[in-house]
Amino acid sequence: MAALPKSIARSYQIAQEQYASYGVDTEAALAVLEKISISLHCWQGDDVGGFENTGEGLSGGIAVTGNYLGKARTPDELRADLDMALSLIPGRHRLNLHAFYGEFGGKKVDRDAIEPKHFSGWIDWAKERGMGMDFNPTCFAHAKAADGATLSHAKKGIRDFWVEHCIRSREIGAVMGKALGSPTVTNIWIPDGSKDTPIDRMSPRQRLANSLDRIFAKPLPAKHHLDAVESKLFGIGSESYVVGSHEFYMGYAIKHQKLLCLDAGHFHPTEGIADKISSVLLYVPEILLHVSRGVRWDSDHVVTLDDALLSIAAELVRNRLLARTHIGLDFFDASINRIAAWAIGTRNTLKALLIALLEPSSLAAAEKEGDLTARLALLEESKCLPWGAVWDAYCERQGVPSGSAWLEKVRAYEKSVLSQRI
Ligand code: RNT
Ligand code: ZN
Repeated sequence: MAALPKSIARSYQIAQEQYASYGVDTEAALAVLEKISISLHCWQGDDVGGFENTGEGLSGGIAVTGNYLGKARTPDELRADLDMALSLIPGRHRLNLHAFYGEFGGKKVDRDAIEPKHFSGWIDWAKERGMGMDFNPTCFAHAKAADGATLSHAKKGIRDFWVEHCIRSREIGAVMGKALGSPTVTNIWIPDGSKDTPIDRMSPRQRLANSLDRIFAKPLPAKHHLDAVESKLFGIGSESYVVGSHEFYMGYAIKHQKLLCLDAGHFHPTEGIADKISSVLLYVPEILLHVSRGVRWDSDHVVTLDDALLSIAAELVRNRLLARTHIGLDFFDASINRIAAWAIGTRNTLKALLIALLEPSSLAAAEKEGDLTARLALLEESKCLPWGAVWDAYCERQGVPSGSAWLEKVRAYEKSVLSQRI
């Protein structure tokens, strides 16, 4: 382990003592944090563009705004940018890939024809880095999704197309999981919905349930592959009705013991996902999180260290649910440096987990004893504890920049690499 810079070592020592006086072992907290892998979403690097080069724009009620320089245009550029981002984030993490990021060698390979070989470049890249991978069928940005329906489409031919895409996606996910020695979570999200009031809300949901049954018909070994389903409240153009609502997928996931994906931006604006975790994990085996930040109508702002994020992390730690939770990120911002967006959102997610891991056990003890005064007093006082000093020490130990030093590295990369992409 490299020696810590003097001021960081000094601050850490003081922090360690202060935490110890609250009965908190900072080293034990860091040992847990080190083992947590966050799944970095590839799509932050190129504005959810993918590499099919069909000229099809983004669709499905999700949108990226901004025109910051240096968007990745090829798999190699995206991998280089991910390497850069990963060098700024302490710990070992995962890559979350969407199906339309396959490497198709300039050929048109439609979504119902994707194969594991189109993803071997990504698998090799992850393997070299000792990383796991997660996967997603891409049920948007395609002519067959243009009228706002995929797996729930009224036309059987369209449903069949997307069912085939999802079946292949699962199989590709299983190949990834096997190759990398860690189960791949393949998450299904579809944009299906309606801009205005539908008369028939039920038939599309019956069709979606039926399509999912077909997709999941073949069992895949859990040691290589896990299925997740993701709900949403509304999207741009599906304001009045979303087929795959929370109730729909919660029911489906419970009935079929699938993973439920909770996206932090997919609920009513004042509704957080933190409070849902301890309920749904009574009924589904595991969950997938899409750590994101909703702002008014947008569900995908870069994650900040806000109360919503702190509460999610606290729930996972307090209830010992980390082992049953797959933590993925889901945001996209093209108005700032894209690598900085990854660094900010991922570092914040880890910071929130660290803060939760450093929580004094006296809080829970006070609650157990019915001392609600002490519970509130300690909860508020613990917010002043010097977690930042522990974080800086952790970053330095892991060989990544502490404080805001990472920003200089991003600026240098922007100058030498990103600004050349014209
Ligand atoms: C969309 C969902 C979904 C997507 C990605 C690209 O609202 O959150 O997870 O963001 O699949
Ligand atoms: Zn999501």
